[in-house]
Amino acid sequence: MRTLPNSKTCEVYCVSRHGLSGCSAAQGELKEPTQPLSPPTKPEDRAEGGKAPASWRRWMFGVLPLFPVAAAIALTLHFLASPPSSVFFLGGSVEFPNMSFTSELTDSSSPQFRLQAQALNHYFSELYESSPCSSYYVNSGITAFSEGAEGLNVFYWSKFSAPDDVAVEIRRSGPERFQRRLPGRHKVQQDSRNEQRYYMEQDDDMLHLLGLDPDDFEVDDKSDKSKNPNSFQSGKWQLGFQAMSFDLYAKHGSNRTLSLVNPKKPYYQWRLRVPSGHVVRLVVLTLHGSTPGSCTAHKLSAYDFLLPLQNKIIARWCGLPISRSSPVMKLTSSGNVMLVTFSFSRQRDGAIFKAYFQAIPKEGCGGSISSWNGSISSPYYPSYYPPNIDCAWTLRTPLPGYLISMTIVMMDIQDASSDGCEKDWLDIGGVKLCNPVSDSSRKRVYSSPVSLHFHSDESLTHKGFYLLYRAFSPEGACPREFRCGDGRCVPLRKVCDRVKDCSDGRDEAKCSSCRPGEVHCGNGQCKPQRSQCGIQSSNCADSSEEGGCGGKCYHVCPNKVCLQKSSVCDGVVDCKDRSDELNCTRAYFKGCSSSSYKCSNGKCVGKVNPECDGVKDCFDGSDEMRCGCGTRPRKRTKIVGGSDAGAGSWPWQVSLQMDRYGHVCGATLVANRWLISAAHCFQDSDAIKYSDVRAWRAYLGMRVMSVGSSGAATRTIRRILLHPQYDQFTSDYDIALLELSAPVFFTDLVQPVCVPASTHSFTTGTNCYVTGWGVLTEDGELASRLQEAPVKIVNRNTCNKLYDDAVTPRMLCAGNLHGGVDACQGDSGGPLVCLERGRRWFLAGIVSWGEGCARQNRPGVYTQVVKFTAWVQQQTKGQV
Ligand code: 4AZ
Repeated sequence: MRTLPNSKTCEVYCVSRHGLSGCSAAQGELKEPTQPLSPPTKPEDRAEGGKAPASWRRWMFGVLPLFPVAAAIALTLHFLASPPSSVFFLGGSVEFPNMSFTSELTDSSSPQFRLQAQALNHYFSELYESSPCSSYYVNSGITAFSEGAEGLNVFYWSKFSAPDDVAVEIRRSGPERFQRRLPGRHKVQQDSRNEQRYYMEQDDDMLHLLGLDPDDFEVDDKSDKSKNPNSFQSGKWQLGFQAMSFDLYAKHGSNRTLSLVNPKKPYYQWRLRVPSGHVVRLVVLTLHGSTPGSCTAHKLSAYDFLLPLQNKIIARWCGLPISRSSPVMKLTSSGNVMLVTFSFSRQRDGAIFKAYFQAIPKEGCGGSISSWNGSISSPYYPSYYPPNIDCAWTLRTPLPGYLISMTIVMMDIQDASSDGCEKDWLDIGGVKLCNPVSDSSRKRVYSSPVSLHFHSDESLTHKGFYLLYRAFSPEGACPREFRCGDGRCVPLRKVCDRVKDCSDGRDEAKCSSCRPGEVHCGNGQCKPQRSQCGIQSSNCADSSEEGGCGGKCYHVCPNKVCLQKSSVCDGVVDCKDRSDELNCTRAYFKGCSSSSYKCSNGKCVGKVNPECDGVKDCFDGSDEMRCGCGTRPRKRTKIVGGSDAGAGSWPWQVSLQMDRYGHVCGATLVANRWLISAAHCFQDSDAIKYSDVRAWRAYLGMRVMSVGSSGAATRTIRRILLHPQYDQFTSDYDIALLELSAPVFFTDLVQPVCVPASTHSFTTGTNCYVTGWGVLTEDGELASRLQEAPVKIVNRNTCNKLYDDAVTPRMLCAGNLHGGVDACQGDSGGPLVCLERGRRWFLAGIVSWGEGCARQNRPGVYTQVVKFTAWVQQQTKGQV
């Protein structure tokens, strides 16, 4: 055959014992043979025999009568001295790229098969017999052809007979190892590629299925070379009379059936083939009449190869799989062939086995995924995954700042009896999983991106795994944004705009067909909302929108904003004209204007921000009392766009950390046992209970964030007091008070900041600083050193325009409208402080939200602390 390679290289591995064969090597060592492979003769014998014919004749006569006895002794000695031999098989496949597969080659009785098999048999025989180890080679057989990626795939076996120790060594180390250890003898078949060769575990099933008689292999049979050549020389591969074989080919789109009714023989095999670039999917429909769990009764095996190799078994069933529903099982091969064998000990009546197979385009696996939610599964799930695959995924959230919650719904990737995850495994974020998966591993939260790797070895596959993932905001909600069912956040302006932005349409679900800022009138009309429950004028002609007001509207600002009773005279100005805080009957404000500072004796001073400015303004001196705050004893000299802070620069800065997640939010020390932070830091998500005080630890006096760096003081949290009006949807009232489990001592590194009086004004343009360990860029990492960034208070009206009126009276904006510096994720809850007269730092804001970070015209939005001074004092019982 013109396509066969001309050059022949050693393909058999020679293992020998000293002096017993032509291959010289230490026992068990693999060596290339150095001598001809004839039986050894003694040099002195040869010399004697050649020198003296007369004496030779004399000697002959003398010994001739003794010959039968001597021969018998010699044979016995030879038998005793010869090492016991064993027969073993190597099975393999090799692709010949310049030969093509035709459908006739699936039929072992066709002339095409016969010719091709004959030619290849000659090739294998010549190849092995001309090799230095030919003494072990017995014969070869071509069992099947299939369509290769670039040519013809040939499946063959070769039989060897060698001393036991040689056979044992080959069995132990495998053919590849032998090859590697043969210097200069690496297999180079110029015309073939992708050769795979395996040691074949010899059992009766295997021999029957190859058409060989097990009785032939019980003894040393080197002579077998001539004994049984016809099994392949004839070209038609004859199975032993005990076994039966079927060759089937399925094109893409067609199902081919395998069935066994009233089986008469103990062994059956189906060689399944599909076009190159496809894999075989086998669907087992029925498997009847067996004894569950008993492998002696019968067994059905599927191999990822066209030879019955033990290490290529994809799945094996002994007895009936415990499933009454059809189909029983779906399997997938890794390449375009599969061998299915069925053996049983007794004849069985009735339909024993029914299945079909089909060609499935070969699926790639793994990849990079950026999605809010979805699923990942092993290839072809819920069919059995193919053997011998590796899939790697990288999963990231579409936006930074989200975590990934992953739930393993189903995991079946290794026999429960196997130790560790050695065979097949799924690695998520560096942790290898196989079954059984513990409940704690079933649902986990990962930071984005997370890597997944699925590995299957070359045998025994299972159903695989199926997991669901979902990105979620660590705050559990979408600050100032609308949260879709899948956790995705969409800007508020996109809610009820008649365009579905959430995949589940939730943003348009409860819209009463009116847009945000509109009210739904009884007559079905949408009218701009001026004031629901408005006192003066109704939006709707029929006043229907006020129907359910039930007296909730206690005060209406001139701009028609309706206020509930609790917002009136609460020390927080809600109306632009401050009318909600004027004329209050509470003694607290009596006699004082809304902007004047009130001394402890009830008198008010007209001076702006008189507190702690170093000048006694109140008669009772109360404006200069409680001023042990806002200084930086140590200070002699990310925030996005910030710089490293010096040691002790911001001694009120606190890192709030969770055991499992490390730094989560910032906070500010305002008294020896009180911290102020943002309410949104403590909102539970589906996966994490942020509201649980036990989960938190406060680190004070810290600058460098590293493992084991605890700063100057650490405290657990006794109580988290969220502002009762905190609104996750709008981030309004985004403030929380944290009571420490024990007071902290003030040092150079740990100092409280001053909480401004409610009348304190931080005017536009004031130079302030925001500090924290938040991420350094929108999609970056947390800072390892405390960052500081100078920001300016931004005019409220300007900010509201930039943010579509989302900035409530309880918020203030600060930043740089050109962008470049800002707080970001991880800075939340931390301080915005401003240096005031008297060189003391006051807490002006709490990092709350913003669109992105450091973007142009998107300043940071902070909780305006002066709006909460009264609440803070009330909650802390005057400790702040
Ligand atoms: C946050 O997600 C966050 N640029 C904090 C502050 C800002 C944006 C986001 C302001 O915690």
